[in-house]
Amino acid sequence: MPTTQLPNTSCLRPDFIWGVSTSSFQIEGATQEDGRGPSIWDVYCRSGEIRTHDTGDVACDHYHRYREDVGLMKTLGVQAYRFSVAWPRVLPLGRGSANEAGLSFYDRLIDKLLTAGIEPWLCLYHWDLPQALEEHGGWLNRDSVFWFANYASLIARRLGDRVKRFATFNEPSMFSLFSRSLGKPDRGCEDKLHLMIHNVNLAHGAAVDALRANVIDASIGCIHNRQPCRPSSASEADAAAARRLDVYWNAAYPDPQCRGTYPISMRGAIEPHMQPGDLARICRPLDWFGLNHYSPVYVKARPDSMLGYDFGDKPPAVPLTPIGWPIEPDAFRKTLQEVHTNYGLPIYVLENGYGDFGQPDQTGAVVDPGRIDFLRAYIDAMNDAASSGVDVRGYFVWSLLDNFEWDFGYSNRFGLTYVDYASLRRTPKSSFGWYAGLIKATRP
Ligand code: GBH
Repeated sequence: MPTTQLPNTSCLRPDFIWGVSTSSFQIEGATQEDGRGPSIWDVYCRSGEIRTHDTGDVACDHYHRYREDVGLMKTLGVQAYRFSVAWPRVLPLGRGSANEAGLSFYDRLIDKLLTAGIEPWLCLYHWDLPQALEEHGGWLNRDSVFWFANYASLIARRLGDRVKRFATFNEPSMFSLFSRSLGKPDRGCEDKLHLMIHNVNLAHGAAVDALRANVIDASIGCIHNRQPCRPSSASEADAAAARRLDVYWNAAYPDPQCRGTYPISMRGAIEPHMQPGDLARICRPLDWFGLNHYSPVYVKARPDSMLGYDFGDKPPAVPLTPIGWPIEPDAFRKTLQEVHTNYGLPIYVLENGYGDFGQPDQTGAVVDPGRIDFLRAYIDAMNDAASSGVDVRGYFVWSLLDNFEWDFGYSNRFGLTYVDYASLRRTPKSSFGWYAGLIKATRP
């Protein structure tokens, strides 16, 4: 198949939104500039846990190069850009007095986007909790609900005249299942996991109220990582582990937020943390469901670990991306269908993408046919879902730029744009031109 071929988009709405996504810690750098406080990720990066000992200190230097990055988006032709605000940049201690220099960075970014005709989609929390709050228990302290609501209210009052699209959290199930604050992920930390889930759900509800109270015409959602959890063998033990993980990965947040109930199998464990009125505080009206999807997850039983699971082998027949994630577009189609059936909200796909280690060739070009094939197949699958009645209204590629890939440091690359971390030079990859062509073709 020629790499220039476009996916079928005939069933997508005429006002379908094409976008790109990033997050603060992964691209901004400038972690010690203009009064930013430390985040938990600055601390993790210094603990020796990150595979390559990378830090977010410079990252893509987006803090200083945002003008150039908005220029890239303009060349791409995207209608929307999803980014996150670094909580410790605007509230260095997480609460208390605001940092004007940090807020004015987001002013400049937002103004630049609006001038370029790109709609800002602002996510309040993409994992960079202020370290000062972690020292007060972080998400394990029920006061985190108030800390987060106050932060949301500051952002709403300060930026809500120009930003209308808000997400409360990025992938709450990921940052709770993999949280370092739980300690060793064994059976002993399950009670803490349930407490964290409940506090984060309450914080979501409180932030929705704060945004509605301060922003005229706000359009609000939460972004969930939904990926089917499948057993990695035919054994009953592995099947049971996959069913158990599926509840925590895919339902622990959207069920209470969108339907006002916790999944049955976890109610008993949430009960000790529940106060009267909590479910009504969590379940606030939402405008859309933010979906991040990459691949199914293959699971095996491991009785001594938290929730009794571990990651298992992937089926040998399944093709993998260069970083080893399964390529299964039909799982994306089914996931869209399930989200539509279960929650009935309009869906925006706010992350989907392909990780590799791609480097420039001798001519300096970054040629990435694998990424183009991946995006084409996944967009085709999304179009199939739309043809069967799924209300999907937008698709955002992860990511605009290669960036700091959490535990993998800078080794894994997800960008439509290559970043040379020595010179910080940006080079659009062939997938960048392909995505620009797709947007142009659907929006003549
Ligand atoms: C997203 O999370 C994050 O929101 C974003 O910050 C990040 O940069 C992006 O993904 C890319 O990593 O090993 O085959 O079992 C994604 C959460 C959880 C998705 C683990 C892939 C494992 C796939 N990820 N999952 S596999």
